[in-house]
Amino acid sequence: MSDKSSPPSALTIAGSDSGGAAGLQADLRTFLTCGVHGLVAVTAVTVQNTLGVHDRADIPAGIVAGQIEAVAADMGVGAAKTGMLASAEIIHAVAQACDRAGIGRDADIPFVVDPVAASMHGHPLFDEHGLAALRDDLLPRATVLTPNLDEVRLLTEMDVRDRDRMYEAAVVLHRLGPRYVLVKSGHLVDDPECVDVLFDGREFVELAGPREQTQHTHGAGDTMASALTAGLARGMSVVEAARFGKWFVGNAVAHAYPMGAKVGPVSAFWRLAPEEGFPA
Ligand code: PXL
Repeated sequence: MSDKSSPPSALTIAGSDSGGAAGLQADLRTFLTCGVHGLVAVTAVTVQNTLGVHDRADIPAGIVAGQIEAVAADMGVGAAKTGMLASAEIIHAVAQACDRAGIGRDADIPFVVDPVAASMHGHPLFDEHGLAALRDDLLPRATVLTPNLDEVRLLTEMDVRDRDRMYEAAVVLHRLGPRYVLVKSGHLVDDPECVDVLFDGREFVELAGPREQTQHTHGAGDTMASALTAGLARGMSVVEAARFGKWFVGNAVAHAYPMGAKVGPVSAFWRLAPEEGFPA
């Protein structure tokens, strides 16, 4: 063991994307480039490329819970987030493990719930039991809930097509229990700007950014939620961390690159320093 001081740490509870664009791969890459040590509870393994999710295997719920409790007991978790949760059974196990580990809106460790419902190809990443479990078990435990507009529709049945309706959706979602709701505007493709709405039950904060002209956006939602989580692990307030996440994902989308036949990944490479001093 060394006497070096430890970086902040953050836990992702998420699925693996074999294409390395989304899921826990995006989360760990984002944590690293935000200066945060990444801890992982794997929920599922997807067989995936840019053409789709071809197969998947869910991890037994007890193993998911075990991963959360093992790292929390020994290594310390500065903040935690969810991604793909795969099934109602896994969601129940995650909720209980988070209670035991002190993760959640009423506990010490902030909890970002990204309500990932489908892959970017439209393949469901959990079934209708998963949706109900997410609403009942995880939304009331969330420090921040980070839905995109498809996830808003699933959770509230509201069809959001403009900014005003995003505010209404944030109010409806806040009643389901999270301390903050961050409604993301990425899917409002006709809006020249990308203005996300953060709501704490009293005040709205707008997070504005340019709309990048790229078709390569795979992993954008995961990257936003994990940069926000990294910000919380570094001690930022929720409003600061949300601004940090918005800034981080804006750069990642601006540097997104083509790879494979369809939608390529957003990039964290912009955060890497040039290889100074490395012999050519
Ligand atoms: O972007 C959401 C997401 C999360 N987790 C996994 C995914 C995806 C989208 O494709 O594959 C494993």
